[in-house]
Amino acid sequence: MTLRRLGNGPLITRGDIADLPPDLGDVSSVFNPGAVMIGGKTVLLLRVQSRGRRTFTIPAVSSDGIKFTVSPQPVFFDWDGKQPSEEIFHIYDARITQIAGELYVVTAVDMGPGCRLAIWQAVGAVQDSFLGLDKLRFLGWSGFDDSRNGVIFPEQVGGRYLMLQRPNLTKVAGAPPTGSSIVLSTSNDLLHWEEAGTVMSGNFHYWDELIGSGPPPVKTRGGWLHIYHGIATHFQASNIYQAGAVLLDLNDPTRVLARTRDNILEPRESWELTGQVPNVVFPGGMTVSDFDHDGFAKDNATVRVYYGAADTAIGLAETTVDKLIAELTPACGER
Ligand code: BMA
Repeated sequence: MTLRRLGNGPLITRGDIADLPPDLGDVSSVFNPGAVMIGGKTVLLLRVQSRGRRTFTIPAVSSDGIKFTVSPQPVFFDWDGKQPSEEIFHIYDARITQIAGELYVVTAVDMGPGCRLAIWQAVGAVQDSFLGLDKLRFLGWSGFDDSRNGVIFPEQVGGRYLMLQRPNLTKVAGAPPTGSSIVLSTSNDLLHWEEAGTVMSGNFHYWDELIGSGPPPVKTRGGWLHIYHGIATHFQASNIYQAGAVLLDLNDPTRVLARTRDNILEPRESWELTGQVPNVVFPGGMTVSDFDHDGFAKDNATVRVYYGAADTAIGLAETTVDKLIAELTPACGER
């Protein structure tokens, strides 16, 4: 397996989150981070859960991508006068994308009628401590009434912004709706999104029955390299969340060029196997060390994947672009 865990345990645990009375004290968990690396600085947006099971998003910054300083203040979500009338329960699982010097974030928003995807823009400057990600201004919704795992591409294709998302169309007993297909949406302005087609679907009976995007895709010479999570649901005791990778056509990302047949990361360490939700690795952040001048990731660039472990802690695994692509099997229809 190409993805190797760094260190001997989780990268970030609840002990790294400072108390912030009265909302946060001795928090329960920190997981599912979004990540971005700009000018050698890596910023994560951490999903933090209080003992009241309320959700906060907290920035963390690092100069080496490994040792993080966690902000004492949660991200401030500015609805910019567009707050929905429904009650909001949780804003979570941030994914971060840089496009032409601006930083955008997609989060899930749990509301009474379902979960919607919100698109936000960093308000602060990229020179600020947390790259300006500590205050996010609401731009709009993703176009589906119930959807999760939204990721925006780092550049426009054919003059349009692109986003992958996973509409929640599958009902599972005792759980919120989920889904087995990732779709592509496009937009002129990042505010209004239209569906452009299905990109990929789950494989029933195998590791990736239900699927959802992980971190935003990265441009490589061979195509858009994208890590996603797959859920095996056919085990009686619990679902297993794993990670896989896919390569999408550069000009038409609804075309899958290759996909990992097996997972590339699965829960194996004790802190991935046990926790708030057992058997979960959930990738949300990916950084790539080197890009060519024309924006393609270098073949030998280091890829770091930041992932939630058992909805309790954060792990870090590493590989290189070429090794990851070597794990992909050319697309040849269903297995
Ligand atoms: C998914 C999402 C994630 C979570 C995962 C495992 O459906 O809700 O936020 O990490 O389940 O519980």
